[in-house]
Amino acid sequence: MTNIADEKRTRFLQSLRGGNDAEQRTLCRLRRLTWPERLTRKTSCSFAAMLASLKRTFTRTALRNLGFLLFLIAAGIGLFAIRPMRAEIRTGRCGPCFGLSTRSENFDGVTPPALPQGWLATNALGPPPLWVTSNNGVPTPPADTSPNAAFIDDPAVVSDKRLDSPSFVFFEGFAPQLTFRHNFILEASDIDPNVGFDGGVLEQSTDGGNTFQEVPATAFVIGGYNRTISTDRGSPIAGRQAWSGNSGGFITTVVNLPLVQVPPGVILRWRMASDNSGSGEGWRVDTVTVSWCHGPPGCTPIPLPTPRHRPTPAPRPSP
Ligand SMILES: [Ca+2]
Ligand SMILES: [Ca+2]
Repeated sequence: MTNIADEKRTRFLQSLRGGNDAEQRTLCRLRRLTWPERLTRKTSCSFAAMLASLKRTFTRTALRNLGFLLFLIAAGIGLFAIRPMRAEIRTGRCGPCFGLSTRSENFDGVTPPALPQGWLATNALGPPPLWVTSNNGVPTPPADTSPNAAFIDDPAVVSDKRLDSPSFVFFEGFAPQLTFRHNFILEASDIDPNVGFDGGVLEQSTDGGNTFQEVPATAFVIGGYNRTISTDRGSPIAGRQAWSGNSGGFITTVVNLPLVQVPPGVILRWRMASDNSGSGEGWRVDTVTVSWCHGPPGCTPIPLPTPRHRPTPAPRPSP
């Protein structure tokens, strides 16, 4: 006895063929159809023949297994196709319809000791030299991008030596970020790996350089401070987190900057402060890049993930 499912299948196949099996075979063999009809009928015939062949070849269970296998293949292809897109969104700062603007300074377009235009060096305390560009000497290597880097010494007296950048205005932008490479050997405790005596910090100004504030620890994406400056030796940055000790060569620091879209923008300050005794080789800064996202109106920014504080890797003892 034919059950309902078999009956439905039979009707379905017949509807595709345009008749029962015998009628369809006859129709296809005689070929008395006009061209459009023949094309349609032959297509139906071929399709029906294929289905009939499948029906004869496979049982219903086998067809179901074949369908499941095809589903798995399609799902696998889909996963491979989707995963890179999701990875790009996670790692991309700006999203699909935004561009990335950058301003860079590698200090290689000037003759040492001159600083690039717009960069300003001052010593609030202590003797010369000021921040300069340098292409030789310690700490080594002298530059991240050859031949020059910005450089300041680490004297054995109290000093407060500052290097200020030009201002950056992120007009119609978002997610501004600073990346730079630096190499330092600054006097630090040989006993306590958490204590520094002389150190470097990064500060920022949003009022045209009238006042500078500490960059908050939460703003560091990678390469944040690694020591705390001792409070008993007269350092101008006593008690503050700083880069101190030996970086072991050039390391990378990435910092999220405040979003200032109108003048005077943001000015960055690299500040080396030393205490009243002992010295180090100094601090080199190179390959400075400030970048931010911008895009056409109507684009919705993708929120940045909450930055995680990643301190600088444990330094080697100072010589
Ligand atoms: Ca350079
Ligand atoms: Ca010192």
